[in-house]
Amino acid sequence: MRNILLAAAFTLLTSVTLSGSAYAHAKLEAAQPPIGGTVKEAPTELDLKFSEELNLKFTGVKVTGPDKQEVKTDDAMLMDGDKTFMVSLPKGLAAGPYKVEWHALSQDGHKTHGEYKFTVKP
Ligand SMILES: [Cu+2]
Repeated sequence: MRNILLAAAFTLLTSVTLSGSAYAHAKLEAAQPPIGGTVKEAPTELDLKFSEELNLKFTGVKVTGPDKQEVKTDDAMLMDGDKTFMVSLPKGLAAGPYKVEWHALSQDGHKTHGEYKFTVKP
């Protein structure tokens, strides 16, 4: 009986710890242009909305255009209580699919990364 209680307590503790740390990581919740979305006008900035506050120094994106060339981004900054990462894009981006590879460091010191696509289709 005692062992069963201990096992149950341990399981509970483990699940609480795991969900707690998962919650604290910076997860990408939304973006502008939208994740997997299509926009009619060439965007001049990229907004990535995360679940946690970010450390600007260790957060960034690599944007690849339809020609497979890297798109130059600039003016990286945080907004919205440091949860939204923003960069400016060059004017007049060509139509086609874009890939955004992001990496983030949340204030709790955990690194996360991922990628998504959006399409410019006038
Ligand atoms: Cu974390």
